[in-house]
Amino acid sequence: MKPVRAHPAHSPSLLHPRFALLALLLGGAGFMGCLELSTAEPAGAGGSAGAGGASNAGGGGGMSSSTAGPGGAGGTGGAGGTGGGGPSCPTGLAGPALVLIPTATGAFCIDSTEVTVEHYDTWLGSSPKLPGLADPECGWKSSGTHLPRTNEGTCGPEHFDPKNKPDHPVVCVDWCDARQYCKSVGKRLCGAVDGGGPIGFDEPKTASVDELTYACSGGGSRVYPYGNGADEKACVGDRYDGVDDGPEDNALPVKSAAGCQGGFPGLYDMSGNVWEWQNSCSGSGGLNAKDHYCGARGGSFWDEMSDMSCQSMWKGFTRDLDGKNIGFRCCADALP
Ligand SMILES: [Ca+2]
Ligand SMILES: [Ca+2]
Repeated sequence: MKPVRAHPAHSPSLLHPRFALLALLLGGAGFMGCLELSTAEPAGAGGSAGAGGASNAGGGGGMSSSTAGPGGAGGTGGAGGTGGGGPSCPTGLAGPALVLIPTATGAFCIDSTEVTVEHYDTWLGSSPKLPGLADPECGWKSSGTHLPRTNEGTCGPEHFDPKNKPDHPVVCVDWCDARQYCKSVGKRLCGAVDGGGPIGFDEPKTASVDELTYACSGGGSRVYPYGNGADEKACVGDRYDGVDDGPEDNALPVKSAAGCQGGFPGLYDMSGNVWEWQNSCSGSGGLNAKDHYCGARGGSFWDEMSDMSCQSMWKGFTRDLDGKNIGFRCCADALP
């Protein structure tokens, strides 16, 4: 049995579900405290990430009703096309290259990979602005920092190492860091297929509703980026390396899993490696905004296959939470 690393009370949800169950079985008082905190969810949040920790994130209401029919529509070609008059993606923006995602009514663009340590470090070098105090979502961070927190919870100095690990996804950043990064580079957090804005926290995440599900599932044609059948060797979930790892497990450099391309060509790690922040939160406004829950999508190197589908959503991360298994990528409007 592997030791479970203690974590501070301010990042309760970082207790991995499997370790939470273990803690429950062991009955440790310290762990129970964590579990109580981690079960705190806003009313109506659906209970997908509570003590339930033992069950799977995204298992709550409607997540399992996939829109991806086995014989689903194709329509996965055409990514990245820049010639010939159709929509295209802006070029020259910082961060990962954008992939064009055609939809029924137009198109949007999405980062080809998770934002990396190198991308994020370059951004930090530009002395990015902090949110203003009146910012309804991130005002609580107006006197904070966008530096990854590398000395709390599951995060250590090795999780932000631009010299030696530039191609790793940036982690140990909260929802506001992610939002601010995307905004600064001329992109935005991924949101609604219709218009790119925020999505209701409890709105079922289907391909017709949200950009991350749409892109991951090839427009709703598959359950995983690579197809309908679960393959634990395709993307970086816990079983990718064939071993059920514990606290020592970590993300891999982006695009490490060659089989984890899709649901559109040139798009990587939509399932696994690290969870990705989404513009879907349980509330906003006031200094409490840091305690609202924000969705994270697609599973991580710590997760079971049931957390790795395109519709998987973890609902137990508060807006101010950071961890070594949570990162992000950005979306952008397509050019007409
Ligand atoms: Ca593993
Ligand atoms: Ca991912």
